[in-house]
Amino acid sequence: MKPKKTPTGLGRRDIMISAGLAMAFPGLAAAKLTAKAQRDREDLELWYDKAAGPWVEALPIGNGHAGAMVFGRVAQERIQLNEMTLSAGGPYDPLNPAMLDALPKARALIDAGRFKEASDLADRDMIARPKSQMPYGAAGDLFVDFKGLSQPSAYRRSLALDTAIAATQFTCGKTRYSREVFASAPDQAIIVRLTADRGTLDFDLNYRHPRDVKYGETHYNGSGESLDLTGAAWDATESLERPKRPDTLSIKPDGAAALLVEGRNASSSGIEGTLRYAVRVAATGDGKITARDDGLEVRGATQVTLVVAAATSYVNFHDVGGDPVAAVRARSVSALRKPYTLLKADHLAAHRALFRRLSIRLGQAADTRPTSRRIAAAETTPDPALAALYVQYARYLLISSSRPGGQPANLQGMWNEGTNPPWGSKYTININTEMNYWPAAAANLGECFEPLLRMVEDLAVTGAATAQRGYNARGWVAHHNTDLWRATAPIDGAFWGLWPMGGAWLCTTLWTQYEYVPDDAFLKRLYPLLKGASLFFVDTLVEDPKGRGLVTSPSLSPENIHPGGVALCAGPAMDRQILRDLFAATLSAHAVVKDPDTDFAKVVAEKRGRLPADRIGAQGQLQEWLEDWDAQAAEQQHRHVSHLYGVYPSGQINVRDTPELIAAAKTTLNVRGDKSTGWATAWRLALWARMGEGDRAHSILLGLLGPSRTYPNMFDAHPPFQIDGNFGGTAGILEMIVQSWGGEIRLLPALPSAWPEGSLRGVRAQGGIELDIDWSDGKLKQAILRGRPGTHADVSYAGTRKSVLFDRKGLARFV
Ligand code: FUC
Repeated sequence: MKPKKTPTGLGRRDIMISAGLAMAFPGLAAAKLTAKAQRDREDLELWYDKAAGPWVEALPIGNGHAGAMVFGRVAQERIQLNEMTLSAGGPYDPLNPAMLDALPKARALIDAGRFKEASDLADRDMIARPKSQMPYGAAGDLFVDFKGLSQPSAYRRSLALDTAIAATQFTCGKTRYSREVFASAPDQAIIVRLTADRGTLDFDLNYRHPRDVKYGETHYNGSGESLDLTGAAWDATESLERPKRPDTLSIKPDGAAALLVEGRNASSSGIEGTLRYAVRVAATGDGKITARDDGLEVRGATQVTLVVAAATSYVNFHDVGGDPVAAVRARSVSALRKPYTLLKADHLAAHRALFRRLSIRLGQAADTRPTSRRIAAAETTPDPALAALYVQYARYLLISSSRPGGQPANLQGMWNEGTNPPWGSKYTININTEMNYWPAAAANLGECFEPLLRMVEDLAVTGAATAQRGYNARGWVAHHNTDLWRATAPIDGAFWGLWPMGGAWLCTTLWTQYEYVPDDAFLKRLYPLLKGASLFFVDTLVEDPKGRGLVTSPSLSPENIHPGGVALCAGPAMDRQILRDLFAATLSAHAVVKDPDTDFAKVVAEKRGRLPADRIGAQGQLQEWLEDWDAQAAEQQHRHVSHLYGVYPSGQINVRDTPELIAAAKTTLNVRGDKSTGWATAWRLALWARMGEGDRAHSILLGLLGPSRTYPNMFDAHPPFQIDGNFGGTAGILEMIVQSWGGEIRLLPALPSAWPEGSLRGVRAQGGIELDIDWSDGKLKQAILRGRPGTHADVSYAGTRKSVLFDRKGLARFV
């Protein structure tokens, strides 16, 4: 019998051998694989020969609800914790009471071309009070201080993406020490396993409360190597900052071998912190374990398991009445009933159920350098496997930060060091949150949309109040940002905030998942959201005074200043494009769910027909605004490319149906340039890939993978850290290999010359289809598709288009 292959391309025996060896001699496993297995091996590990100094060298784990950054330091392990509902503030409604009165005045000023006055008025009377939303926080650090550990040899620290385990191994004296840390979704806890193969483990465990952190470039030198922040990181120790411990924090023993931390969240911008949180650390093992006043003491052990549970009193955006202490006790007590082997087995099964659906190989994976060095050399040394690793890392990050029942991935996924994160680590919905979900459908992670769907269900509630009180409109609206409390009013200032399209874009993002996996239950939840989002625009679109159709006003093209000196305007291209998609999705869904409200469908179709078309300007560019202002805009290389939404992620402007607009989009992108912030570089990559320009996309990708856009732990650098680039970059890489739009699946539509060999298995396409493709010498070798028996799919490759039929087993072949 032929041995079964797993989706990673490894036979089960290979995996068993490799796992066994890896346990005994980390680092040796790869060397012992057969040459063929080695060649076919997927690159699924981040690894380092040094402990983490700065935070961006530490390795992330997460179970969609709590997570940690693991530093792998020898003398003092640092495990920095996050809980996704631990944000500042409490339920609040920041709508500016003057908004509704100001609305017609702002519109009239915009119509009259008095943009600056409109913007000033909006700043005063339309922007929320407070004008900032509530920042996400951190859940503190665990410090594990080991007695007598120094001068390690054979040090290795890794994050294995297929097991979702952060491991550290080293030798001190004659003892081999090993640590495994993972965030278990089934047990809702972070599990830390510490072993010593001889000798003993003696340590004290303490908790440091959340605090402000200094962010920015000073944090990291961009070279791909450790900053000399803490000296030799392996014996770095950080202070507990005891003197500054807040009065609201309590740390005490909770039974003989557990520590219970209870705290309050922070207040922010005048909104009182009303959340309580709890962290419980329980230990079990073979030494003497004692819970002291504010820490755990372990002596003479050879193996110890720590179960770390974290929770807050957050129930939902208007209820903070949960009991975090009861939650952490229940979780840690139930986890401790299981032996470590079972905790680990259950974790592996839950993780692999999602992770193993897709495999990707780009060239050979035999690179043995530490990941940080590969990143440092990414722009100069060919390393196609690094791009494949980037894809699998993003899938790992999404599985870890966006699981059903939890919060959606925020600006930093869920990993955040301090109480003052960049941009509040909220949900910026004028690009960043949507980008987080760009790869999810194609990368076969549909379940990860569930938290986003639930957030949009909340926004449809809070956004209905904003629509009604701020615009006297039906339906619901969200502007450019939201937070844990689902605030929907325009924030920060008119320049950023007065953009009513955030909710609509989230809806079209969710619609993508339905297009990929047409599931009735999903659509049943999505349709009311689409309908409400559309209704808002049915009520608020206004006539363009120059007779060009219906426009949004006031609005803006995200964060870009037009020649009027401000961002505020009417009917920017992106709004029209998003509305075309929103209305089309709403009409399709209306038909599928058989909504009897035919008047609604009629009015949506009529309004859709009156949205001004995309325009080509005097420079041959795709116009960002209704007026031909692009050449006079102050920032020609602006990071946002909002008006190219129509190209990607939407497919309304495309190489097949609208070649003139594609040519204009290219002109625009050439002006914008290839290098930008992390996420903006990723968007450029996805755009060139969508337009079939593989080599251009690849050269942009190298810039994204290099050390100025990727930290040593492979987190995307805006800078500072923002996770959207990891996800957008991954969506772009997948677009280079398979595309699915306009009723067609395109194979190798933008394959760069740098990737002549490879395979992608388990990628998804629209219409519930999954496919595996292999290529070599830059040519398609094989494509196997899985779909609904008896149905067809249109597939094209290198100019040939074929309709393939799924047989009785649901299989079809293209070649
Ligand atoms: C948008 C972008 C910024 C940043 C922030 C979180 O405002 O313009 O570059 O990504 O979101």
